[in-house]
Amino acid sequence: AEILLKEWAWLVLSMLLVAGTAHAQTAMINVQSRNATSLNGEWNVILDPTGIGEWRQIWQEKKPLLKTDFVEYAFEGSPRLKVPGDFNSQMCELTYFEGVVWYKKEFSYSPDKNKRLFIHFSAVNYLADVYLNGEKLGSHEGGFTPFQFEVTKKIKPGTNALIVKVDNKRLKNGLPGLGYDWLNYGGITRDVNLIETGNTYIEDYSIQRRKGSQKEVLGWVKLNGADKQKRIKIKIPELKVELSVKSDSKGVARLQFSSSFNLWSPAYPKLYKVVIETETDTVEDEIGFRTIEVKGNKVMLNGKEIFLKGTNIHEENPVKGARAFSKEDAILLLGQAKQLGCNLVRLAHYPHNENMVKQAERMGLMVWSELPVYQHIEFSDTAVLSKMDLMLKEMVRRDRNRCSVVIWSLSNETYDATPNRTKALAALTQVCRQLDSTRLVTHVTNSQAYHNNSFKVWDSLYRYADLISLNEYIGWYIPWQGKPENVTWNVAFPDKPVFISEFGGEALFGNNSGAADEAASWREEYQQQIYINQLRMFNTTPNLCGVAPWLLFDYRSLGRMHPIYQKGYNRKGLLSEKGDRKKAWFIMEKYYKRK
Ligand code: GCB
Repeated sequence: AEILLKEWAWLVLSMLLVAGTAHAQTAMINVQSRNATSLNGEWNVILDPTGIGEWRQIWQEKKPLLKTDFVEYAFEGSPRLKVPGDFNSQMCELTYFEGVVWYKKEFSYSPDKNKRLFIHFSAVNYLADVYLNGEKLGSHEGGFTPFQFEVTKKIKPGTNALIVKVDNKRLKNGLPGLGYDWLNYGGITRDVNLIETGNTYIEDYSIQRRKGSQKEVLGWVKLNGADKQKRIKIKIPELKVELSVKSDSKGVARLQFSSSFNLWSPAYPKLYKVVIETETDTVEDEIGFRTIEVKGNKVMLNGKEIFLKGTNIHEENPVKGARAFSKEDAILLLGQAKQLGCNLVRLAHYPHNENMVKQAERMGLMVWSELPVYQHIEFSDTAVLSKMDLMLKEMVRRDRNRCSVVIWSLSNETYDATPNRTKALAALTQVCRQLDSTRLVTHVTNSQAYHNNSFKVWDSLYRYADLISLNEYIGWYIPWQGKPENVTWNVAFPDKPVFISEFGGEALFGNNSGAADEAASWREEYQQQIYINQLRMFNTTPNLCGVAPWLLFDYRSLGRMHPIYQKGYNRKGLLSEKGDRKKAWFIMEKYYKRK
């Protein structure tokens, strides 16, 4: 009986624990057009490397009542960190930190009975537990997607205290998992906003060209609130489009119309102002119209074949050595991609901030957006599968109206032999296509064999992808086995377009005085030769629809420890972290000019 009682007590306890970990809501889209008050700025922080803050219940902010009371923490007098921003680059104690930091911000608010209020986080890496005035609002897992909490009934008139426990410890069952080749920037890395809406607000909408159609637009609007059946107006003033639709009992209204657009393309990145309006809410967006398809073995933009001139980019401001988040950061990174002659950026290996995607749209760059399903993932853990599903939903929702986004990439270099992997990723692909049928879906793998100067590409995952995306580092991790121009190919799905999503090698800028033949020398000439050879090989690749060097800028990665050449940087950039052009840059620039 005692055992039974214990089990029962344990059950109740775990139910309470589950109840206490309410998950954040999937965020409303287009926060930039909402009635928002920014909570960016300086936040007080408590560093908690041992994780004891949870036991001390820091969110309660206990104050000593008696002379003999000791409270061994306080936000008053604590250090401060900037939000948005990673913590690693702001305090030298935190440079390599992976663990808990508690953040606190006070703000004042006067509640309005006719309004609803949300706290919206554009991203927190990796786990966030959020408390308002000592009460837990809920948690969010995943470092690169937005989430929100409704606080309409919880906000107080006057001063409110928001506390966020941020934990960027790597998790075996996290996304990504334990190992990855970039710096694990932790913190409240993107904007935090208070958002006021009417009682019924526009939660989500999709306004996109119908696949394959030149003129037709298909879409829907989804309302959130008690009074869901409402008239919704959709206006595109420049095209004199004005539609009026009514939402159903679920708050969803479908829409469809035709108009002659100037289509969005890298050469002509035309965006239209679109207004979505109900009696209680208005959202404004800038939307471009285009189609992206695979026909046979070709990628077609607006019905015409296009060669994808890509580059890989990490979300890092190279000059600051910090997580990128601002519009200025986006202009810096994307500006260099434009100068290289790109029409596509692969935003590796996780969804980047909204400024990147929106700025790419304005600058005429297509975007490849990726989930951090990177290398070693615990596919046999069902919790991981739910995390993937949710993260996918969050990624697609945020950017479903961004015409720049043309490819959803659902994984990078996962291994065919991992139990459950192909089944899980095939299912994820299906979910993705249900969420969004207007874009291409791919998986990146490096399951290829290169023997006797011949490539065999076979990964079973490619069956589910629109493009075969493969990473190969011939000339760097694997030596050439013959002349690059004589490489032969055996691709398991010979009808699909092939995209070389990574290739390259390392070089330290300025280390350019010598022979090109020695890899371990980190010479610019060696990297340049890799590029010359790779471009020769590309002539042999069947159905090649595009390429993307790894990568634009040198970036911070702690596994890169060579004391002279790397110093904590992955040196595969075409540019140094200061923006100096290495010799390989010019090879790539010329190639893109010719293409
Ligand atoms: C890869 C990974 C990328 C690494 C790169 C490298 O295949 O996809 O994240 O950083 O190789 O430099 O080894």
